[in-house]
Amino acid sequence: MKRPDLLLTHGYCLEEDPVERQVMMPYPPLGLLYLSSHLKHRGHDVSVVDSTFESMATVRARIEELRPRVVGIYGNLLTRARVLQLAEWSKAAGAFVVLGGPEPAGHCEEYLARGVDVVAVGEGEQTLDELLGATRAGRPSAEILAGIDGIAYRDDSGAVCRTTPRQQLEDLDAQPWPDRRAIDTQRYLDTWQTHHGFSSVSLITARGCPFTCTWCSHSVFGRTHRRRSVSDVADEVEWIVETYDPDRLWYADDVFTIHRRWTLDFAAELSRRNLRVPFECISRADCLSDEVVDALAEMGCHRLWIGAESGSQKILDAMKRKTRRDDVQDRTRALQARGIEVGMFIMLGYEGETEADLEETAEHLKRSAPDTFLTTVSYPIKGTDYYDLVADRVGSERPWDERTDRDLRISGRQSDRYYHAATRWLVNDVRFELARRRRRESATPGTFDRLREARYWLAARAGRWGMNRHRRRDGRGASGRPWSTDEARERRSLEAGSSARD
Ligand code: B12
Ligand code: SF4
Repeated sequence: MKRPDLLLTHGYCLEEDPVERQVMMPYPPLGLLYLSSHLKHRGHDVSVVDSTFESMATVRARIEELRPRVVGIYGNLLTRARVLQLAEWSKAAGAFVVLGGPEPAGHCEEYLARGVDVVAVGEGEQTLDELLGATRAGRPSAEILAGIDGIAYRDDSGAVCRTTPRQQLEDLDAQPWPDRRAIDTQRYLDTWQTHHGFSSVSLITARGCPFTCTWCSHSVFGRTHRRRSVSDVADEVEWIVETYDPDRLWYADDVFTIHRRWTLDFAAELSRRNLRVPFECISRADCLSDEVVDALAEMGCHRLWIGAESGSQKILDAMKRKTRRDDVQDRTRALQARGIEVGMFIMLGYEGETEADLEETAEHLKRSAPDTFLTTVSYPIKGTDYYDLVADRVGSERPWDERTDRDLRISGRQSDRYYHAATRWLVNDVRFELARRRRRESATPGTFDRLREARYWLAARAGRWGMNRHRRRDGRGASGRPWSTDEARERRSLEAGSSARD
């Protein structure tokens, strides 16, 4: 069997991830598929081994069977342990190992110390192209690596060296579309169909977000924003529809409607081509003028997610979110009035948040009345402003190899148990109020509605009770003091039994 130049893989693996298995909303690794199509176009022999539906043992067997010259692995903050495993197996199979994606760039020293040959920082298309050239005659020398932009590697003395940042691709239209045929794309559609009753395909229309939210990772695209042309995206949508006939699309952009004119032109182009596929996307309240909302409705937007994050303007400002709470409420109404469901992301536990702020968040949700909302307890991602803000108070008892940024604990903050209870209270308090409102508006309220309300009410009370029980007694906020023995003990027990999502 011919040895491929490059094998691309990743550590997202449903079999190993009970939380993702429960959610069951997998999408293909678009970054790797973009790399695959670019590199094939440049004449390289590329295999993609998609770990999503495989066991890690199968991925290992594929690496050992194919014995690629280079293995490229995508890493995000939740997949570190598996990325390290993949790197170890790839090294043992004689490959030159390159990591990329949003996570490795913030941890170059650690990954390189564990035998990885190169960490790519930023976009990977040109970097991998050059690395494939450089590895053709065997392991490249430090001098050769020094001439490749956008990488970190170790020189002969073991010192970590970083090269000049990689220039970003100027013309996204010049890039081939993601290599969806390199993987079993149909399996993703079938999984969505089985678990959610409809099939879905993802695509992106732009790269990068210029906004400044302090907790958001910008390690790949920086704060730039580059768009594909309306016609190139419409062509891709048309191809996706012809090839896969999905029930829905997901525009996986950071902020789908960030460019008003583009959104309006895109809606017009889809309409001209008679393409109307229901879709989901993410946006911001300040990027949703009435005409944009109309355009979304016309295009078939089924659900739009807004990063509402908090109902406290003080916290939104501290996050540098640059959004007005009142605009979120107003835009939610505008979207719903046009038949578009609204989902919201809510973050608890941001630096400086008090219980009064949490109350404001609950009120905000009740006023906004989104169709659904998801909560997260804030976690500092390395490389973000939020991480820098709390860096001197961040700790974890787990070794680096085994933990993720989600396992980091911030000394002086309320405990995990407190946030677990606060989430329970917030979610059920809001559900209770919204259910009660719906019942009162209903002409024929049933016993079942009352029972559901009672269940929400009880769960909200239980959450409140938990908050009171686990609230820090010293009355201090983030203080900078070191961990107390009690906190350390609590973290140990929580880390042994807590879920990855909170
Ligand atoms: C779609 C998406 C998802 C989807 C699908 C993921 C998938 N399979 O693609 C879902 C919903 C599953 C998801 C989940 C999560 N996500 Co997500 N997601 C995204 C999102 C919005 C788009 C990804 C994308 O397609 N990008 C476009 C492609 C072109 O970019 P790319 O993937 O980065 O690839 C480029 C480079 O990174 C590089 N590259 C990539 N791989 C490799 C490999 C090699 C060898 C090389 C050299 C280069 C290279 O080259 C590529 C092309 O230029 C990004 C934000 C973003 N804009 O990227 C967040 C993002 C990746 N997600 C993030 C997070 C935090 C998560 C979650 C942890 C959130 C959670 N609630 O739990 C989970 C993790 C799930 C898990 N267990 O792994 C963070 C990651 C931060 C970090 N430091 O790791 C991001 C960056 C959002 C953010 N701004 O904070 N996510
Ligand atoms: S959270 Fe959204 S709007 Fe804010 S910087 Fe990140 S991608 Fe941009």
